[in-house]
Amino acid sequence: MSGGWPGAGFRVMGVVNVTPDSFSDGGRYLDPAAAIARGLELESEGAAILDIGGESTRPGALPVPVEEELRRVLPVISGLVSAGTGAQISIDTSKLAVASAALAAGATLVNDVTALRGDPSIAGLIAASEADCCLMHMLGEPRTMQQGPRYRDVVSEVKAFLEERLSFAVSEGIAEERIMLDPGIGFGKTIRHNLELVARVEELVSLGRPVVIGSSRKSFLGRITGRGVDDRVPATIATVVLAYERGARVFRVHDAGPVADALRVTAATVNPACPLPPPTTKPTRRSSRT
Ligand code: HH2
Repeated sequence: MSGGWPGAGFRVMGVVNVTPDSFSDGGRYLDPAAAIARGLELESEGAAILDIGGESTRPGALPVPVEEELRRVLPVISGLVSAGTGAQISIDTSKLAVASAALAAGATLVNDVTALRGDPSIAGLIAASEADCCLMHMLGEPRTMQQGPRYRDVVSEVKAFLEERLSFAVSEGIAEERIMLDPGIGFGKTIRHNLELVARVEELVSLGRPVVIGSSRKSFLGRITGRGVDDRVPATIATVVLAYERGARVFRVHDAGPVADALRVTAATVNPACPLPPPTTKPTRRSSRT
């Protein structure tokens, strides 16, 4: 099942970081074979999109040279294509050369955390390739973004930013229906800012494009629960369920299986028109209550 079932109206975007230093899975998938296997595993758990990244954007992260980023991500994208993945492949980059090579290798979505500000010519590439894109809000840049972020009203400022970036993308020839918007949870935001963005996500949904939420395992969840990075799945699910209920539809996560389960039940509950999957023919070990 790919990210739900037809009509459920959400997509799970599984994260594969081919980096030594990502905050959650850094170093685990530097070997291309391990990254490809992880992508296929996320897909089997319910990810409809696989987001492949070769540069960490965690607070304080240093930039990676283009050759190194290409060396990390290209074998993984090619390997996933050769393995016949049914998931959409997304490249998490802000660099034109990396986006271009990734699209040529089989990616069809560019996830740019700078929302086309890092390298504005990436917009023309996305338009010409008829690829999808995700535009994300970030205050400042990764090296400094968590140094005292301030907003008058975080939701309205993020909304105005995304609206402006959406107009820019469309003016560069990217079809509006190919664009997703992301408030950038954790990118130049305090705990309170992150919580407010989830609580008021419907204000971003009103821009008319699918809203992506990338809260997975992030440090604000650790600060609230006291849990380490590998023990933040329940906390992640709380944000995902609340954001879905308020209209977000794409969820960038490290734990596709549990998140997809939570979304299936949430979608079926809040949207009675959501088609339920056919009854299973597999006998369960113990009969369960319905
Ligand atoms: N978060 C991260 C990276 N890319 N892209 C989008 N659209 N939204 C996000 O919230 C987002 C993103 C950071 O998470 P991760 O990739 O797990 O860590 P790192 O940047 O350390 O590699």
